[in-house]
Amino acid sequence: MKVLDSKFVKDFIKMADDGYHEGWHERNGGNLSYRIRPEEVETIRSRLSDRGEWTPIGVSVPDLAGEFFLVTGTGKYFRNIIVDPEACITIIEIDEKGENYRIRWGLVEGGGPTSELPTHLMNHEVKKRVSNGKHRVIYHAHTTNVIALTFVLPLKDEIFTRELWEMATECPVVFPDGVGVIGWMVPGGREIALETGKLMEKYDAVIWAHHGMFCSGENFDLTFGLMHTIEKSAEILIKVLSMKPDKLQTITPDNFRDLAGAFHLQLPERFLYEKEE
Ligand code: 2HA
Ligand code: ZN
Repeated sequence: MKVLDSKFVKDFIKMADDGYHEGWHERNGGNLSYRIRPEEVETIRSRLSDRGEWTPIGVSVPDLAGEFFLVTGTGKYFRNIIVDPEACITIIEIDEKGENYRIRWGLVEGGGPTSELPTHLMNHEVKKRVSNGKHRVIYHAHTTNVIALTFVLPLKDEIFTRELWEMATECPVVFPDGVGVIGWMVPGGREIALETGKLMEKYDAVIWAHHGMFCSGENFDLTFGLMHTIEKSAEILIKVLSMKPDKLQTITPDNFRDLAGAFHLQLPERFLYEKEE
């Protein structure tokens, strides 16, 4: 089968285009990766090249040895993915040690996989383990409202989670484990990959202060939906804070406990703290 005719490739391209239209991918901002199923690799194997050079990933991901990923290219614009996917995205293979990758398809005008490849692969390795192999999508976007909040809220998981949960009743249902937050770090390398990977042990969403967000999920819809829900909640919070610094009423800790009962959720008590007046 032609690579571009595969459903997972079409779904990847659609998701990238949806993110662009949300305004989360100015210039070459953001990146997306998908851990390809073995049976999907087989349907396109005859179209893969084996001329690519093995290149160090920068982090060690032994649990991803031999896996194939569809990823966005470094410096490529999300805006152009739907127009010229073969120039903007690539299929890479991980070697048997989980130390190197090589290009098997795409990037026909040259280039390499996303500059955030270390964080993507670190997150994939953690999520593959903690989800029993279910999670396959890692998405990084420059979500405007979440970024804005990282200038005014303390950079604490508990505070971001609670403030975002309060903005829409669906939030604790969509991300019951909460969100992680890391302070500003240099992007694109090993250090930020390790920090993000640690938080991905317990969260499906991690905020990078003054930069953006990473989300993980089982498929494209769930991962995009998570990013979208968190960003919308951040937008509501900014509208509320812009009108008035204090709320007249809100969803209370007991309301969250009732919601947890009705929806059979485990909402960690550390997010349901009493606030000082
Ligand atoms: O330019 O978003 O974090 C791609 C990025 C780097
Ligand atoms: Zn970024």
